[in-house]
Amino acid sequence: MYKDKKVVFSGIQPSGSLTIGNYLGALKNFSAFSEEYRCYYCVVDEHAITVRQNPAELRRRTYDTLALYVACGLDPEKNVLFVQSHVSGHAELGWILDCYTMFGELSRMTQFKDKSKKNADNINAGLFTYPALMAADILLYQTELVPVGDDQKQHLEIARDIATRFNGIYGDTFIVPDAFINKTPAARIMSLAEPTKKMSKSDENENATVRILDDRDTVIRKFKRAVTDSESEICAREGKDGIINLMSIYGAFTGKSFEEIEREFDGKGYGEFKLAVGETCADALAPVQAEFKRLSSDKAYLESLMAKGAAEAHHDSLRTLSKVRRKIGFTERPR
Ligand code: AQP
Repeated sequence: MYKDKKVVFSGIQPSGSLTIGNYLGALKNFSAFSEEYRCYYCVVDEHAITVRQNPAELRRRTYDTLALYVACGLDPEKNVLFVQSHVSGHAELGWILDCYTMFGELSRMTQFKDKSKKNADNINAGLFTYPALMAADILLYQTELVPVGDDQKQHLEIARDIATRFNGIYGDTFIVPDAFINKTPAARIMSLAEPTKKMSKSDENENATVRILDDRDTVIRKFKRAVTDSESEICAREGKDGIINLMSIYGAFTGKSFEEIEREFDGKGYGEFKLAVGETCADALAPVQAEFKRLSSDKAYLESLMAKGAAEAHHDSLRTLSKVRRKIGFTERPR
């Protein structure tokens, strides 16, 4: 707890150029918490290396992700914006929590299973213990609420289990966090190429994703190519995964319900609907892109934000870390 404010924590991996899935499922919702909560928003580069990254690209994307945080409305004066590897407490608590996380529970994680399939030549230990590091990210700041997309539900559950287990052994140490997943279909945006699969920034098929930084023509082109079905009716009926996904995206950008969208496009074809979704999405992304362009050209400013965020996060992390060290029996660190 910081000055009587409850804590919010969330992070995004700089493992690719961010998609509208990351935006609608997570990033867009972050700023709503800034007044009421002490908010930590982290660029989780340590998580990103669980999959092999090109070093120069990882570095650039780390700057870009931080710039996008600000461009999406996160005020650095009201939120702690920082890079995970700049605060050593994440890796330190991550290791400790590895020792309180069970092989069996990690084996059940669907993200591990999915990513192992995708990266069969690099099923490393970090990929397996990813959820323990994620639990450390969250528990380090005594977080109450974690705004994430629907795909992170299972990781949040394990973070809760780890916190509860640790508290059970040593007495109250961590706040047991709750996931904050928005109740709309935007909590899980699907791939435009395979609408039964979630949209992911690391997808190699460029037609599967719409990226926050895609230019207008690209956004519209990708929606035009989106996989749908052989019918012609725009409605949220079972089996129409592609159309439901487009309706979810359109609804998230316009605030319209499925019923309203069905009425609006009654009797109209898929071509017209896809164009409307593309234009609406491009219009919504334009101001974010303009602000991103301004910020990303000022590396010195981004580095000043990194320094400020790291100092604040490091300072705030020490309380939990020293409590944990004491409880598990580590000797006091020489000063
Ligand atoms: N398709 C999605 N719909 C809604 N929310 C999503 N999120 C990710 N994809 C969607 C949310 O974005 C936040 C950041 O995710 P992350 O970078 O930590 O990892 P991820 O969930 O694995 O995201 P990606 O885009 O799929 O990355 P890669 O391809 O590197 O694995 C989270 O809150 C997530 O729920």
